[in-house]
Amino acid sequence: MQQHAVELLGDFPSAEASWPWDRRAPEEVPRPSILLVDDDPHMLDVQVRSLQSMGYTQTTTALSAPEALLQVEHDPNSAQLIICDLRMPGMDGLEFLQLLNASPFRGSVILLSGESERVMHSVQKLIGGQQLTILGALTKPANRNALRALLECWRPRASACAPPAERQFPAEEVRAAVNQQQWVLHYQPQVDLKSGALVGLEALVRWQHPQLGIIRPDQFISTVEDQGQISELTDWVLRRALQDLAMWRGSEVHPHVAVNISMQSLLQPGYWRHIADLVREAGATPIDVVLEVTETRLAYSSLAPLENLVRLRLARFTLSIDDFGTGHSSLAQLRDVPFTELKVDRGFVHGARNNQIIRPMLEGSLGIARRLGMRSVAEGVETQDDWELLHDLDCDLAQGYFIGKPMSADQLLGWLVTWQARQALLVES
Ligand code: G
Ligand code: G
Ligand code: MN
Repeated sequence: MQQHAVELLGDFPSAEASWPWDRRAPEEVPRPSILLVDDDPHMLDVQVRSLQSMGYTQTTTALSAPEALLQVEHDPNSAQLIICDLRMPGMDGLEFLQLLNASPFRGSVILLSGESERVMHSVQKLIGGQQLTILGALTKPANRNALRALLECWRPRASACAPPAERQFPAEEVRAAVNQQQWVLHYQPQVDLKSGALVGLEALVRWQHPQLGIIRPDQFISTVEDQGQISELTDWVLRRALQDLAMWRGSEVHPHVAVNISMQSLLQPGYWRHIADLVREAGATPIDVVLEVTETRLAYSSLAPLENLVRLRLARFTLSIDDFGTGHSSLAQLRDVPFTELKVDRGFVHGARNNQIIRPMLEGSLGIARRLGMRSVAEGVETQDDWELLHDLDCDLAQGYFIGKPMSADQLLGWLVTWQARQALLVES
């Protein structure tokens, strides 16, 4: 009965690379050569026949992990995809995958096991993001459609996007960027799940690097914070976002802007007044602005952040707890800070419909938001399935690639036209 695909933990590159997310025609689906590893010969037999009936005819089998390793070490290209069991006598599946990670094999893996989904989830966490690409995990016996769906996610290595290097730029270079304001703002739409209407835009900063082009914030924000310059950056972001907002006000759209506020800034006593002044000087009001807060690094060693947040709330800013469910964005924060919006981290959103681990966490988070009278926002909405689940769960707002990627201000109008056409279909169905 338990035949659910456990979704991949990481982001699948093609989801970001293409839109719309149409299923490809069957003849276009590339078919890998497959190595099946299972200690049960009968199971291997069943799997081989099942794969053949789906058009996957290049299969080999191994009755133990060491046998499979021998094959792969002998010829790393003999299989492009390995489907493996976890519980095997002698060497278990986890050890096998660890050794595979260290071997020349650079292909993909699907877990197929009688273990609980939570065990498989943890194994993916341990193994994924290294040399191997884990396409997903299935509980035995595999549901044909679920297996087919995972197999269709397979892409030859050459076209898979390498994960971006986690580099931080040298402090000097980042300091110069702050001083010269080498920034551009991208905006990602947030839409109402009931009506599809555009409600908000999250402002996401990028560094316009003079030589390297557009750089994403994960490669410089923490350096800016370390240098004590994050408030300068936030000032720029807020001013620019409010300028753009004033411009759009001329048209028929009236979104709010959501801006990410660093805990570094909130540690400064009186920071709330600085924000309030800045918004007033821009001719805007607090209800135009959502302040997204993630506590990334600091515990509340001082009362200043809490005081700033309370004052901002008293001034009628919307306070959003960002990345809820991860790190320090926790129940304790929710208890102590008067947040008015809860933004569920994308790790609990994409793929939740068929994932028995994260779905209860998504439902629980939305239930908490509702009972506390907070607006709920789901980030990382990547597919129609994600959208429909959130709609059925009465989540308020959705943000993610399914709706629109972060884009420059001048792309927004074009996006809106396309969205309005899709919106009509989505809301009808
Ligand atoms: O846009 P992605 O676009 O890569 O953004 C990654 C993360 O960078 C976001 O989750 C957000 O937390 C952070 N970020 C983006 N813009 C800003 C900003 O203006 N200030 C701060 N403090 N963080 C930002
Ligand atoms: O502030 P925050 O952590 O929410 O920043 C949003 C980040 O998430 C940005 O880096 C943005 O590019 C990224 N992002 C936006 N939509 C999606 C999505 O649907 N899926 C994934 N995986 N990332 C997304
Ligand atoms: Mn955010």
